Amino acid sequence: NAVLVDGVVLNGPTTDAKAGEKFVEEACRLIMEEVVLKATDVNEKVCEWRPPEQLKQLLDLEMRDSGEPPHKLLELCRDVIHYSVKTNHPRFFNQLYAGLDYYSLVARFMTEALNPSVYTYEVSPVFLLVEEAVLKKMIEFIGWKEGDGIFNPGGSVSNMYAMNLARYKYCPDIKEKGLSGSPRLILFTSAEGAAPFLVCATSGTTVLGAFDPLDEIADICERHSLWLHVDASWGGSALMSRKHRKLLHGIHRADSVAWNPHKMLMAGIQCCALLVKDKSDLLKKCYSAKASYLFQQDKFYDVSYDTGDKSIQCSRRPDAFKFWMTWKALGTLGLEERVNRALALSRYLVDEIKKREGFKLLMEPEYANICFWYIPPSLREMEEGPEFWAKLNLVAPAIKERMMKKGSLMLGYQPHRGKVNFFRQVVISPQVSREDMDFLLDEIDLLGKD
Ligand code: ABU
Repeated sequence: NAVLVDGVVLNGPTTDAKAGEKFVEEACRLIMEEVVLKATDVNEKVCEWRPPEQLKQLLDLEMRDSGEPPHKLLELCRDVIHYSVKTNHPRFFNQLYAGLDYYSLVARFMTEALNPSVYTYEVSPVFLLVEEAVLKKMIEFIGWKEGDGIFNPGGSVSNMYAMNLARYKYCPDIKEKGLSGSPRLILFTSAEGAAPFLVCATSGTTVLGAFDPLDEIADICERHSLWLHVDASWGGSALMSRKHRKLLHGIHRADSVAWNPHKMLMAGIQCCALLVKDKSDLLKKCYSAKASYLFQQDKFYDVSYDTGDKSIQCSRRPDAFKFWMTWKALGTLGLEERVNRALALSRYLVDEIKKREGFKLLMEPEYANICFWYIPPSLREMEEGPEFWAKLNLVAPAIKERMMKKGSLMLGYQPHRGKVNFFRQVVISPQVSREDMDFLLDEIDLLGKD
């Protein structure tokens, strides 16, 4: 008895479940072979570089009226993997994240498969409790007795949250009165009659990996009743290490902290927490929009677990789960060892750079950012004047082009604060060894020959 509405048969599902299940199985096998095994193999390329116009020709990007058959989709998946950068590869040093953590990868598979949205307990009971447990533990490592927090998409978003919180604390009626009804605010002290409310310090800057003196900054903030936010998106992971946590000495005095476990702790993009010392529901007061279709107050369970109302987002991914899985698998000591090893490898690289002709450190690193110039043979005898620096500025981009076209290595370069283009090498992954550090220097030397 076919039920037809508007010419559409409504009996039974239209999805071919058997074909779908087979596709998932084959795609999982492909991911296992081409990503988990091959992309981490040091003998494979880090990237298969193609310029955009050429890549458009190589990939079938067109979306057509009719769907493609499974074998065609699997070919497309293979192409996507082939031409994507292998951030899991031991010679990917390009960003502040790298490597493959097997446990967070499984967590990512699970969350993609379960497809939860972490706004209400009714939709995400487990993931909300996991988030609560992870935040509690991170708060403990900061050195607060209690606090609050929320995972969100990116360190910059965490910083924005903190700024809004500090403003809300300073102007609790800002949601009603708006900006025009509030005093003119300023982030740093000012003699202009504006109201200073926030100091943002950094633990682990993006390029140099530098750490602000938190204790001294906290003294000033305390004296002037200023909110102290610490952007520890990159450097926060040093808190896991008894040896290196001194880099963040004084962080317990902060009002809020941004910390991204997807960086040094390899929880997978993205896994970013904003942690807040205040326990008086400031996050909720500041961000709650009380959407009546999600956050009904007359639900049959404890609605304080509907923590999505503390978030500026609506749909939200269960990012804490990835970190939780890794933490469960490695334990606190395993995470500590990961940080210690990355920083020991960084130390090794620094020592090698100092020994090698043609390599010049920009500065002694505080963390895992090793910033250096490669000076090709033709410049080695030249005096370090304007012409030398102008020529040196061209070296890192030229070497970067060569390494990407060869696919042997990826690391970043940039000019910074008046310094001409230099390389920034970031050491993170436990898949990386001393041999990879040696390879990096040999390869730059090889590619950088005039
Ligand atoms: N949050 C900025 C990270 C960019 C980088 O990986 O260099």
